[in-house]
Amino acid sequence: MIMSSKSVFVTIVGRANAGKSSLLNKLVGEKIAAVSAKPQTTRTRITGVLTRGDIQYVFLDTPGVHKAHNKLSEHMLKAVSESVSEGELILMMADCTKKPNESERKLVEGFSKKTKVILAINKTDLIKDKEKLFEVITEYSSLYDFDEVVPISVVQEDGLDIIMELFEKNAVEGPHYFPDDKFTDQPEKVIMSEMIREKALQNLNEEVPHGIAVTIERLNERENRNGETILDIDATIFCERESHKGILIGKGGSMLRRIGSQAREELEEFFGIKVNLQCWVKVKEDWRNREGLIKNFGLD
Ligand SMILES: Nc1nc2c(ncn2[C@@H]2O[C@H](COP(=O)(O)OP(=O)(O)OP(=O)(O)O)[C@@H](O)[C@H]2O)c(=O)[nH]1
Ligand SMILES: [Mg+2]
Repeated sequence: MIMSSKSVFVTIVGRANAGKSSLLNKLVGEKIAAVSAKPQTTRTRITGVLTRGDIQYVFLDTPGVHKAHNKLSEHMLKAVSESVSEGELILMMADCTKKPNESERKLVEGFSKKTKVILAINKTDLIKDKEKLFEVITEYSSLYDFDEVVPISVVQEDGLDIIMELFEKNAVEGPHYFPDDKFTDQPEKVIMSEMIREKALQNLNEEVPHGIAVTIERLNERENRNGETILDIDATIFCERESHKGILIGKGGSMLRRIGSQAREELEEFFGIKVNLQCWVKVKEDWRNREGLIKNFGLD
């Protein structure tokens, strides 16, 4: 008997903060993308993989569309437009508490007529008045002729079965592009640095967290005296200004400790190993406008 094998690639796009990375994590069932309440959390394209039965779903999470305000922004937006032009099936995510904006208008202009586009209107848990939801659906429908429009709530896992069914319908015969037990193509070091950056985003305000980049300098596995395996991780957190460095470190080092311990907990859970995390802070003046540094941080 020949087993059938199918796959489907879904490119997830939309405004910043719509919940794209939250959806990716939920569908894959693993926390692979950083999530925060601040816009422009995602900086590069992140691949998430889910293999269910004979179907492999490959989800491509992208940075949220916004008005570019530095060179890093330009790279992020380029990642989106490239993903859109390559994508066969697009899931555009909107936030039902917001009206369509200029960046979203531009985004839909880039859709090719031969690409299927599903619109998921997220955060329905925040809307009590269903009339309002209907208004938002109408506004988005006048923006583009979507193939399907599905109201969802990622946090309440509402409507996710509906979009999964739509993805399934678009799966085509072909090989699985990733091993069936793999759920991301992100290297371990990138997952680690993103976990640390996410905690910085969640704990800091205004410009400081947006100007942060994290690199992993050293990884070392060892056994401690009690025979436990420990993973030593040395990370450098870069920020853009001397004043940001002070805020990032906090009074007596309190902020850096908080970020470090939250990141450590998550790292231990994800990698299933005891972690000893050491974070250092360095300044790279205005790095988001410097091509060489953007490249060094793997963000080009
Ligand atoms: N109330 C509510 N909040 C949600 C829902 N889905 C996501 N969020 C929240 O929305 C915020 C943004 O989520 P992300 O997943 O980081 O959004 P994103 O679209 O990836 O954002 P960018 O990477 O900046 O483009 C987070 O605070 C999430 O917890 C939802 O269904 N309901
Ligand atoms: Mg994101």
